[in-house]
Amino acid sequence: MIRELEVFAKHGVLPEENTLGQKFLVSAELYTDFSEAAGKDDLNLSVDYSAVCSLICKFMQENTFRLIETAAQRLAGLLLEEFPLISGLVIEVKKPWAPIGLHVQDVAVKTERSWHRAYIGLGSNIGDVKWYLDTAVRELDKLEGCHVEKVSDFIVTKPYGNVGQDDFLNGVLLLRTYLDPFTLLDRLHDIENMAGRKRLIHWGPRTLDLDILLYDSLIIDSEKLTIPHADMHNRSFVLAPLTKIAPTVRHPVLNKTAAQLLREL
Ligand code: PH2
Ligand code: MG
Ligand code: MG
Repeated sequence: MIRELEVFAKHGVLPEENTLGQKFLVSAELYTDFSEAAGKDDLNLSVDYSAVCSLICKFMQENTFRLIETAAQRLAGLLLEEFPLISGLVIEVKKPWAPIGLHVQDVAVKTERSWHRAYIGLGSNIGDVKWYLDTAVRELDKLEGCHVEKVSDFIVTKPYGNVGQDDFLNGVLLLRTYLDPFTLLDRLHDIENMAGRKRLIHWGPRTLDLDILLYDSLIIDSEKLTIPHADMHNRSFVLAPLTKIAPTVRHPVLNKTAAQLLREL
């Protein structure tokens, strides 16, 4: 826990806030398993709060954002990337002198970010299918807050559902990410659009399908997004590659592992 680190910086919507600057108070609640560090009394096995404070100061002073929301969210991402031992955190950014012409103790925003594991299904059946899947893997790994940790072999599969189209190339990958599921979905759509609709071909159906299969053990049933993927348990082209990279990962609704679901299909 870092409480109210004082930094003079220039974030704000008003022009004078960007030139004169003002005081900011930054707090950080850091989640890390320090049992081994504590046992061995070794700082190298824990998160150095002095290094975290220095990076917070540097980040707050080297950037100028309009919103403290932006400052807090970007800072949270930076700390997760720079300190691998932090599994999650809550960042609060306060303005005790907010120039609003009224007396207020302070104004503040708080944001939570942590690392999650998402399994993504990849599919393509138009054009250079292997190139599309390879490119998708590379693009996913380049996304802010995303690291591709495992990729299955790609397999040729018969079309499922709407037959009478070409065979697919399918695969599954494990993504470590601090993006929330809805933001992640938007980024997947960006990559699909980039691959299928603008950069490569201007006609025809899409060349790349990226589906969120699982996101931790989260269950979401909304209009825009269903997690786990609603039909994954019926699809061998999903379960076979998933079982190759994560046989014991569990479907949180059916409460069965990937290997179990594949066996039962
Ligand atoms: N995707 C579909 C429908 N059918 N069949 C195979 N073999 N592979 C797919 O990726 C696939 C499908 C809709 O996303
Ligand atoms: Mg699909
Ligand atoms: Mg899809």
